[in-house]
Amino acid sequence: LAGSEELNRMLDKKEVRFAFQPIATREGTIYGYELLMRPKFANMKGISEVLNLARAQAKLSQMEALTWFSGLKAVMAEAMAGQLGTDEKLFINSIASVCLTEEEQMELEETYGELLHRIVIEMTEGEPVSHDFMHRKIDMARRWKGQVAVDDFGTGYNSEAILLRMRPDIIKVDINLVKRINEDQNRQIILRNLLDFAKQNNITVLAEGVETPEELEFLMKCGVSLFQGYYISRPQMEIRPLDPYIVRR
Ligand code: G
Ligand code: G
Ligand code: MN
Ligand code: NA
Repeated sequence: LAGSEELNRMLDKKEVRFAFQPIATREGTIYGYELLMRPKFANMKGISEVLNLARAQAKLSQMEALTWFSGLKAVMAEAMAGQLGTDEKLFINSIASVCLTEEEQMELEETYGELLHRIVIEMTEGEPVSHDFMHRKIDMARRWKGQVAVDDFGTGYNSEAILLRMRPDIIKVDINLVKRINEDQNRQIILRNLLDFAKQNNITVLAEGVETPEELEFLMKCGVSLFQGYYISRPQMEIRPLDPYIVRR
């Protein structure tokens, strides 16, 4: 299979980097960062292709371990450099169909301790879900006093069922619903219903893929709490403060 040598090398030598994409509050402060894996090899395509290859080769568990062990190491490097704020959250993309082993979980607990309170585990509803693994992962997040987020919300074939089952702390509304929301009445209706549901159930709504000031303004007016996207900040190779321009009241 094309790329499988690179995949093995990447998994064995942990040859990845992470980009950090800030998530902003309504006040324009940083709520946290999403960690986005980037393959180090120029000849490896994007992370999505790497994940597809890993899926085809039944190596998703190793990908999951790579995410956690290399991702938090990258976070610690930023923390040591004084770049990470003391209560900023760390959003980790986690594969719902696999779970870390007990040993891996313990190793993370011993290495990172209280940092794990700040973890937000993202699971996309697009991924074929093993409910057993998903619930084990949710239990892990709860034990760590972390949070659970449903990623890419609105793209799956059964969004409502996932919401009811996962009981997430945060809903990350997919870019497809956010795109030009300020101009599209149907998207607005769906968002308002979702915000209503979220409010009733104590769930925080985060809008992904915010690309324009018009979208941000509209989302704020509707009552969305958290914002992520190119207009707020592109993913960065290191953690840095937000430009103050997004602060608007
Ligand atoms: O950053 P980019 O657009 O390349 O991300 C593409 C996809 O890869 C996104 O759906 C994102 O959730 C996923 N992704 C990014 N980093 C990781 C990671 O560390 N682990 C997993 N499982 N998925 C990731
Ligand atoms: O599936 P997930 O939501 O984890 O995917 C995250 C991916 O979306 C990242 O690779 C990131 O580069 C990309 N992304 C982040 N903000 C924006 C945005 O405003 N517009 C677009 N088109 N992509 C974005
Ligand atoms: Mn994500
Ligand atoms: Na997403």
